[in-house]
Amino acid sequence: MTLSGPSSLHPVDPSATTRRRRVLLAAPRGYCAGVDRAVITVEKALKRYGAPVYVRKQIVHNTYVVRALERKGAIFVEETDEVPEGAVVVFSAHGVAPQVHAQAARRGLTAIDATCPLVTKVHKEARRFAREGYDILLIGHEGHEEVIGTMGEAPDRIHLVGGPDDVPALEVRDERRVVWLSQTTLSVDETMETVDALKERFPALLSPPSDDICYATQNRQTAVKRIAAACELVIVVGSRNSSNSARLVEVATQAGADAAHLVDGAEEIDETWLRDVSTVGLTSGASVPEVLVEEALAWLAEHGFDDVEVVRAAEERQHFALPRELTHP
Ligand code: 0CG
Ligand code: SF4
Repeated sequence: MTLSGPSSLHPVDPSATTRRRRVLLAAPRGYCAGVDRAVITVEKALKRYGAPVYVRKQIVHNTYVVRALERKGAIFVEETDEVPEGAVVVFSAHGVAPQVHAQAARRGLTAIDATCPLVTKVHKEARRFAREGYDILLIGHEGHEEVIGTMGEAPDRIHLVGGPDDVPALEVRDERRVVWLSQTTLSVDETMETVDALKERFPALLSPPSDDICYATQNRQTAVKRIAAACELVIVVGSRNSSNSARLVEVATQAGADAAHLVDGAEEIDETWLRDVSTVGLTSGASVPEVLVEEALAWLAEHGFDDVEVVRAAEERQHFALPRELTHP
């Protein structure tokens, strides 16, 4: 396999000189700072307290990561009442409602909170606006753990808005005191459509003080947009329940890819997808370890796509300190 910058594109199939078989590899892709921190949190908790360490919900939405941590001694549960009294529990990167902290305290659990600081920021915004008497219009996907956690901060003040279709039915206490917030991993473009519909309905609508859709979600979408139009096929590595990964598939097709598929790993790539394809785009969601992308690249190389061009849309230097519980004696 050859890995090259933009200047060294060349045909790799000598029998068809006009036909390139290349891979455009989006950057940034894969792990964001919040996922990195959450995975390390579980690993460090295992070292510090010994196995088993319980984790409420998937620490991040990736099957490979969850299996790997299980092998190291993590036990994944759905709720804190499944955790033996007095044991150690880690809360996932997607955040939890305050009630979950209270339940854990009641059971005498040692709770380590791996909520991404950028999700915590949205929780704080929700608490503040609720305190100030606002109705909060939270744009997000029903049932997603992050949305459940954020709504738990002010259940009687937060209204979930799935998209523009939900806007007409919204009822608020005072149309002059409404603010919108959002899940961190949405499609930027779709969210703006929903915001436009909300603004039309509530002209006094306040916007969040800063972006709720996080830097990693935005950068991965910008990068996949950059490659999509040149690709007949875009492969996104990510698990089905990963919101940000699923959004990359949608963004890729909206930005001009002929087809886009979400795969958990190379074993799910279907050879028939490559028919009449000369340029494959490849990227991965924020919860996806790079090894899975490397395996996808190896699979593509075996199938004749061994000329890889990295297309970078942004540099990322974000880093988050580990949860306090792990850094203090
Ligand atoms: O994209 P979502 O919110 O579903 O989460 P995932 O675990 O895939 O990645 C970012 C985090 C946390
Ligand atoms: Fe945090 Fe964004 Fe990563 Fe979610 S996707 S863990 S909000 S950095």
